This record gives sequence, C-alpha cells and structure tokens, in this order.
Amino acid sequence: MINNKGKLIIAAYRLPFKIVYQNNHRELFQNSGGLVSAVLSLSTQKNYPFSGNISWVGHSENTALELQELTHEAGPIDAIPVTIPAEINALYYEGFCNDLIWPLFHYFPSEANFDKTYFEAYQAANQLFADKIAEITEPGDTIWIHDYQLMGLPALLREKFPGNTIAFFFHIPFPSFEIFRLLPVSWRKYLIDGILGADLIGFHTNDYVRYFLGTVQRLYPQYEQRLHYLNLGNRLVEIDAFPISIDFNKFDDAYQQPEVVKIRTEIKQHIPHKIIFSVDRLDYSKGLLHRLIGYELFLENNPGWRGKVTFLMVVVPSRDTIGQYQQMKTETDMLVGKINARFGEINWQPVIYQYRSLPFEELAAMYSASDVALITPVRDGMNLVCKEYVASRHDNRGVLILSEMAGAAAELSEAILINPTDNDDTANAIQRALEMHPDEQEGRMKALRQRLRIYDIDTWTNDFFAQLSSLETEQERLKHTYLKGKTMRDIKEKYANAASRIIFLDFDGTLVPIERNPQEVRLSEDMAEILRRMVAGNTVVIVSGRDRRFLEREIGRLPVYIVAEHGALVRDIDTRLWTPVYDSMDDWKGAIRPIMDLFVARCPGAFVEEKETSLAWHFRVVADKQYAQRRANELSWQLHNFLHPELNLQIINGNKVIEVKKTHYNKGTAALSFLENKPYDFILAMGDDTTDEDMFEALPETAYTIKIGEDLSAARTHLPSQKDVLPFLKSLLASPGKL
Ligand code: GDG
Repeated sequence: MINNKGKLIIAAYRLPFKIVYQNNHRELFQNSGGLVSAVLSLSTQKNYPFSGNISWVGHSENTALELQELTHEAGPIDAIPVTIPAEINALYYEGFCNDLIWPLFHYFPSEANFDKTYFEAYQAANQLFADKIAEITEPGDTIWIHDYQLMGLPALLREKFPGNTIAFFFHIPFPSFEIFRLLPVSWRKYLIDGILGADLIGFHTNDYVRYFLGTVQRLYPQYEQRLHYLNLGNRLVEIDAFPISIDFNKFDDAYQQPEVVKIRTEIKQHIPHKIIFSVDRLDYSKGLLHRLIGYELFLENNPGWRGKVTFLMVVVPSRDTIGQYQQMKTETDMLVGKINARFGEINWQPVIYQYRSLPFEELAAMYSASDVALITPVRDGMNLVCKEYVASRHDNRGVLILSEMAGAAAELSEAILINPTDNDDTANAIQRALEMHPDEQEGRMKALRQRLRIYDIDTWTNDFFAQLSSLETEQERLKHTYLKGKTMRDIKEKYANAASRIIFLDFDGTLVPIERNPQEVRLSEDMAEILRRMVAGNTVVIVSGRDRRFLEREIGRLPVYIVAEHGALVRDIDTRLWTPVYDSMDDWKGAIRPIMDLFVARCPGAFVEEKETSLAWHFRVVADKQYAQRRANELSWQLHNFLHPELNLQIINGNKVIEVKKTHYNKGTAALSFLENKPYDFILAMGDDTTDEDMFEALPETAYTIKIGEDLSAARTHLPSQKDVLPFLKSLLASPGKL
C-alpha cells in the first residue's frame, strides 16, 4: 500500500451528493454508485493507506455554500465543489464530453460533433478542476481522477505537483487508433498528454489498454514500452486493466430483504410466466432497438412461446433534452407499440415498457424475479447491470444474455454471449436461455457468482491501490541519485581495494559527445589517454551500437575489448579479431530492407544503414523534422505489425533512428559473457542510451552502474552529462589502489 500517508483526493465530474428538499427541510443524499461505496469501504479498512477525510472534488448544481453547510453529515467524505459557469459547462459537459467523446469512443463517429468551442470549454473546465484541487493539495496527497470528462487534468496537476502520486481511471471504452485519430491533431495531443500526467492509468479491459498503448506508440514512438510500463524519459507510467466490480454483498443480501421479497412476489403474481428483464439509461450505446428487434424475431420464430413470456424493459430517462436522444426515445416507443400490437392478446402484453428510474428495492426485486436478463449494449466500457443481476441471484437461478461488446464480457464467459447487432443471434439466445435446464442455469450462475464474490468492488479498489504502491517502489528504484559525496567515496574505495576489475563503457554519449553527424565524431586525446591508463590493471570493454568498421577506425588502436552493433560482435583484446556472438546471419534483412527503402522513398533525406547484424533507418538529416517524425512513426508501426515473435527481431526507437536487430543479443548479454569467463570483484558500467539499460539490468546487484543524463534508468547512479565522464574516470584512476 501507499507509504506516504497523505490524504486521498478524488476528482470526478460529479460530486457524489445531492441536496434534496423535503417538507422545507434540506437533506444531503449520497449517491449509491459503486465508486462511492468502494471508497467509503476503503476508508473504514484497518490499514487504510491514507490519512484524514477523503476530499471529493466535483461539479454540483447546488451552491458551494449549501454543500459546505451539509458536508459534515456525509461522514468521511468532504465535498469540494468546483463551480463551472453555466455557459462553459454546457459546451464542456453536454458538448465536448457527451456530444463528441461519448459517441466517438463508443464507435458512433457519425454522432460526434467536432466543435472548436467545445474543446476550448473542455480545456477551461479541466483548468477549473486543477485550480480547485491546487487549493487543497499538500505534499504526500494522492489524487485519483476519474473518467473522460477529466482527461486533461492529470497533466495540469503533474505540472503543479511533480512529487504527488496521481492516478487516473477511465470508465468508458478507449477506442482503437482509427477512431481516436478522427480528433484534430492538437486535441489528440492534449488528451494523451493529459492522461499521461498520471502515474497509474487504469482501464476496464486489456483491449482498452492495448488501444491506449497503440495510440501512444503512434504519437510518441520514442517512449519505450515494456509490458505495461511506459518510460517517458523522466517518468515511469503504468497502464493496466482493472475491471471494475460491484458491491456484491449489497445485491446478494437484498434477495432476502422483506421489501424486496414483497415486490418480487407482486411482480410474479402480476406476470405469471417467464420474465425477460433489462434496465438501461436511454442511450444509443445500449442497443435498445436491436434488442427489441431481436425479441420480435424470437416471437416470430417461436409461436409456442407467445403468451408465455414477457419482456420487462425499463429505460431510465437520460439526456432527453438532446435531439438525438428524443429521436431514439420516439423510435423505441414506436417499436414497443408495434411489437405489442403485432403479437399482443387481450390478457398478454409481449413488452412491458417503463420509462422511469427505479428505487433500489424495486431494481433488486426485478433482477431476482426475472428468468433472463437481456443486456445487449452495442458498446459499453464495462456494464454494471449484468454484474448486479448475477449478484442478485442468491437462488443461483436465471440466465444472463450479454453482449460481447460490453467490457464485462471478458470476465463473464458463462453468460450466453451474443453479437447485439445480429438479430438472429439475439433471437436464438433468448430461446436457448428460456429453455435452459435448471441444472445448467445453476452451474453457470454459480461460476459467475463465485467470480464476482471474489473480485468485488473492495477487491477492485485494493487491487488498484496495491498496484499504485508497487509502482511507487519501481519509480523509487529508477529514481536518479547523482554520483557524489558518499556514493563517490564508496565507489573509489571499492575500486581501490578490488583485486580484479572490469569496466564497461558505452561510446556515443559516454566517451564522446553526441554529434549531429555521427561520422564526424572523434575520441578526444584526453579520453584516449585515460583509456590507455585504465587498461593497466583493468579489463576495459567498450560497448557500442556502432558497426565494427567505424569502431576499428576510431578506437581500434586502443588495447581494449570492443563490442560492436549492440553486442552482436566482439573484438578480442589480444588477437584483435572480431567474432560474431551468434552464428547464423539469417536472411531476415531481405524482408525488412524493402520496407525501409520504401520509407526512404517516402521521406527524402532519410537513409538506410546496413550493419552486419542490423538495419537502421536514419532520419537525422531530413529537413522537415515534423514530416520525418511522422514517417518514422508510420515505419515503426508497420514494422511492429510485421515482426512476429518467431522472427526473433526487435525494433529499437533510437535518437532519430529506427533500428531492427535480432533479439537474442544485446549489450546485457555481451557484458555477461565477460563475467562468465572470469570472476571480478569490481564491476562498473557507464552509458547514456536506452540500449545501455540492458547492460544495467543484466549486471549483478554488486555492480556500479552509471547513467549519463537524467532519463529514467535501471542504473543505480547518474552523472549529469557527458562532460562529467572524463573527470569521473580521472578521479577513479587516482584512487590509491592495490594494483
Ligand atoms: C460508466 C460506463 C461502466 C440504472 N438504472 C437504475 C439504476 N441504475 C444503476 C445500475 C448500475 C448503474 O446505474 C449503471 O451502470 P453502468 O455500467 O451502465 O454505468 P454508468 O455509470 O452509466 O457508466 C460503464 C461504468 O461507468 C463503471 O465504470 O460500467 O460502461 O459507461 O449500477 O444499477 N439504479 C437504480 N435505479 C435505476 O433505475 N437504483
């Protein structure tokens, strides 16, 4: 868990309270949403990882004054209202959020409006949130931001509070890049940069994680991705899947609550046959029309079921002041009317349709009274209704039909999964569910319930914060400490007292500065002199990504070991002969070279360098830098799609170069091969590049590893710049040693 013990600040568009006036009396009501109960339950845990009350920052229609007066009644949550002027809020919330991001991210691009004023309002509103949070943030506080209304906020806060932990959770689908790229370029950047301000970014499913990482890869190929980590240079960000859950016990317990039992009995008396149930907010993503058409087809195909089943469809009013929602409501009303008119009988109504919201007890009663839950969104981030249905089935009965487009489908494989736009599939699933043997129902329901009982909303919250905590440990490991004072004395003492020593030195950026034209790089006489002195009493290995011809020319005269092409070739110190580390020079280049050549043709000025063991596409000298970077992103993307694991190839996004090489060697494997032959009691490795990280990670714990520059690194210490290398080496050699 988190160690710093500051307070927890939650930022979400809405405050979890509303004020209700009853008989001239004001009361503060807490929303019953899963997130609120999860956070409340977290706050009562014995090892609650934060201190004090939770501050919840959000928009409220009530005035700040009203809320402040009543906040103390809400237990451990302090409501901190953000005031968003009505004209900004309309363009921000109804505009950018719900008239653009919501349809676009739910794969309805034709419903999305790309209005410039929306974007300006979105930025302004995110800034208002940032300002409000800035008023209450203290060192050590953890800020947890929620959802698509606040994508800009993590970066705004990161800028102000670089040392605070910031987490972000995204509740709706993150779309594939083909959809995301429909956004104007500067908007894309604002949103992705915004989200990347967080330390931990959570999505519901692995697909959304993949799409997000794919989008980052397209926009920023230079950010190294390792599993779920993104290295932004100066920060490490984790992106992972945390499928949100529900308060399982609340729904499970409701089954036996007297009020729920009473309503359930009434429902069953009123509808004395099979019940299919659905409840959703009015929204085009929920697939209401498809569902009705599927049900109509079922009745058409199965005359035997007519009069023996009722579809109880509850639609909760939402956004119905917006034109497209009104239209959808009209179409739904008409379709229900059509089905009832077509199949209805004097004492049987095929669809009972209610346009209203339900009190909790009624919802729980409907869940447990129904034989089938028909949950068929055409796209849904997660969908909690299907999970609540399962949790409500204390009797282990009932069948869940679930759209494969809901995030929840990834977890609930014992449901009957359907494609919601395939009417035949829906109709067949309804028939199968209604006719399913009780034993099979029980088997499936038990498995579903078991899973949700274990991974309930509390587990979800704990999982999220546990991940945040281990990320902090990893960030701590990678945090840079400069080589000075005690660490410097320590390294010199160890050097002086060691009996056998080995020193690995990267070339570009370590022994020589990075030059615009790599061919013009020269090793300085001072550095050459130090290396010559160093050879006495030390095994010195220069480890470079360059080819052997260049290295022979530049440093061939020195009596050192040389490793070329990222560990592919090694030159012996005595024989001065080069040996390849792996034997087969496969014909993989034949397949990659034409792709790179094509991108040379598309990007005048770029060129391909064919090394013995790798291919590199350089774009350092292309005049139009932006254009070249775009082409480089495309090439990198194309190569990623082309490289199947069995080819054992890897892509390195270097500094203005994209390189492809075999995976089974790197600077780390090269360094280790030296340690296999002889034990050393002093090991030092220095480097500035991402490829040096392999070396830092491969070397034993006792090794001294030094990163040149400030980028995140697995190296234990840092030197600020290449200029510091020579003085450091000089001072090391000056240590009075045994040798
Ligand atoms: C986002 C994502 C993701 C609905 N009608 C009534 C009622 N509800 C409750 C349900 C359920 C919730 O509302 C709706 O659940 P969703 O999953 O659709 O959640 P949203 O908040 O709309 O949306 C979604 C979710 O965030 C969580 O990350 O799953 O994909 O779009 O809890 O029970 N509750 C009561 N009466 C109603 O009439 N009492």
